[in-house]
Amino acid sequence: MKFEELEGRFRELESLHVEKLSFEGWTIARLDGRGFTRLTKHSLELEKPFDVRFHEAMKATVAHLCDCGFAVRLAYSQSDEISLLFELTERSFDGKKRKWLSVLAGEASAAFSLQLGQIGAFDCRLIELPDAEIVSDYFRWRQSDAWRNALNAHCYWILRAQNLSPNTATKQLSGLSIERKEALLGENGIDLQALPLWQRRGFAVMWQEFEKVGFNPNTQSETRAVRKRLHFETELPDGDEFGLWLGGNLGA
Ligand SMILES: Nc1nc2c(ncn2[C@@H]2O[C@H](COP(=O)(O)OP(=O)(O)O)[C@@H](O)[C@H]2O)c(=O)[nH]1
Ligand SMILES: [Mg+2]
Repeated sequence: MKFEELEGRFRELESLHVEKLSFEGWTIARLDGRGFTRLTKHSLELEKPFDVRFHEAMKATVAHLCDCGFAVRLAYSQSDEISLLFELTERSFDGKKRKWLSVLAGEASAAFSLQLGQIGAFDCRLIELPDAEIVSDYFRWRQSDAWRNALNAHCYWILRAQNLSPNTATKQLSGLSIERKEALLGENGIDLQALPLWQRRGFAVMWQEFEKVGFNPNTQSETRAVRKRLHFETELPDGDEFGLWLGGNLGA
């Protein structure tokens, strides 16, 4: 076969299953660390159950994702996951899902691995949502998962400190009610309400405009320009207040 024939044939085969973002609504990408239980418990020497170095690596990864070519309206992260809400007008790569998935997973994995000096890979999924209300519900759902993760993580390490094996600790934990888990923390002197907010509620990142004041030596006058910088919100409200906060930031 000639090159042109091969080219035509394989371009056709490659495009057989190209799926595109289907409608004009909101798009969210959720990236999740692959096998991070193993990475955080065995490969890295981390503070348990939460680690500031890991948290900083996640913050740097989110910042990189906000600035890697897609227009991100709002990012939210907790534990080893990152959700990106894109601007309504964002349709990079003609909306081809496989491009979004692979580029975002690749960018996240590269950024995170550079931060921690170990391979940390992320998977990625896309969620399409029709209106701002359900977008707000989505983020509230992820935030309630943050709280559950924090509760479980603290309980797990209390059980491990009592010399339970990883398997036994995990098994015991899965049989406990939320009330029992909270009681377990209390009995071991841990006040969930006193833990840093980023552990319980996650953190958000968004672009903020600010005015940069400069000086033009040619005209000997002050100059003012509007620039953008990333804002990290590490003291998020929760519940209905988080819903209100989201409404104010979605602007839709
Ligand atoms: N030590 C430590 N572990 C963390 C931290 N953040 C997340 N993890 C762990 O990362 C894992 C994420 O869970 P999940 O995505 O369900 O599991 P995976 O499929 O193994 O990635 C859990 O085991 C968390 O305890 C942290 O700050 N410190
Ligand atoms: Mg994971």
